[in-house]
Amino acid sequence: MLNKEVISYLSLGSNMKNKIYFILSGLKEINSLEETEVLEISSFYETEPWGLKEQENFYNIVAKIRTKLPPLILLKKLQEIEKKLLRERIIKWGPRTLDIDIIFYGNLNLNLKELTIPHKRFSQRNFVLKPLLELCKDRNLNKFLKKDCGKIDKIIPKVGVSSCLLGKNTKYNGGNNKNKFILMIGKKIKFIDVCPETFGKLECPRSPSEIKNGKVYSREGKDVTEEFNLGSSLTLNVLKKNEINTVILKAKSPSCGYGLIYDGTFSGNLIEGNGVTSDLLMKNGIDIISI
Ligand code: PH2
Ligand code: MG
Ligand code: MG
Repeated sequence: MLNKEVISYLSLGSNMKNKIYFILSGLKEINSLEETEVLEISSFYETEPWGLKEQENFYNIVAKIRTKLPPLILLKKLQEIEKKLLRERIIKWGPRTLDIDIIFYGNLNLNLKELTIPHKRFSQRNFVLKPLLELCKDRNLNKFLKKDCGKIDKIIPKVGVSSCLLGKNTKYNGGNNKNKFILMIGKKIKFIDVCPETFGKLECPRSPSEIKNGKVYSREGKDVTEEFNLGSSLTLNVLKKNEINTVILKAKSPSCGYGLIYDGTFSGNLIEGNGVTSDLLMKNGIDIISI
């Protein structure tokens, strides 16, 4: 049975390791859920821990989504995403890589032991209210804002991104991989775009390339390993210069692929592996989100 589409607001928080990486990865996973799309996100905020004080500052945002998933299914899917992103439930209100809470689900009021909607404590928490107010102006939420509720600073994270995902024509065929989700995210973070193929002085358009036995070849068999290596080290330089430790890279490419790449036979088969640039960035401690 098809469910009705509903607008829901989610609060995302992280206060461990690479917080931006965990929040962006969470958004990517939410956007990939069936019948679900992230429509808009708030600004990012650095917030003092609420509840248990002796822990790192959080990064918090709110996401506005549309979904046809019923509330309990949505909850289960969000918990699976938290788990995939290394969340361990040890201490109540303690440090976490990623917490995703359902704040509103349409106009639904729900009171079950596993799920309360609206979220039980959202109106006590400026770290939810501040970002929520950016996206949700029609619910008279201003009245809940506390005067002194700890530090909440808007921040603009810097993140690397494959140029083609922003719509720049750097693809082998002269086109791009413009991505609506990435452009939406880009309204709230500062993207530094990188294209290893462009940095490596490869032409555009050009013949496609794939990795075989640790080297990169064009479809006609030309060895372009040096160009790909140059592109990867220049990409690393740009990211280091900008003090960036998170990148969003185009999936499956011989430079930017992460986890899965083409097998070198130009027949569309995918195998486990990383592109040349992803491999270098990963070895340098940069966290990669593959889109
Ligand atoms: N989440 C908590 C407990 N305390 N404090 C801040 N600043 N941000 C959070 O997301 C947060 C918290 C429990 O989910
Ligand atoms: Mg929470
Ligand atoms: Mg939670």
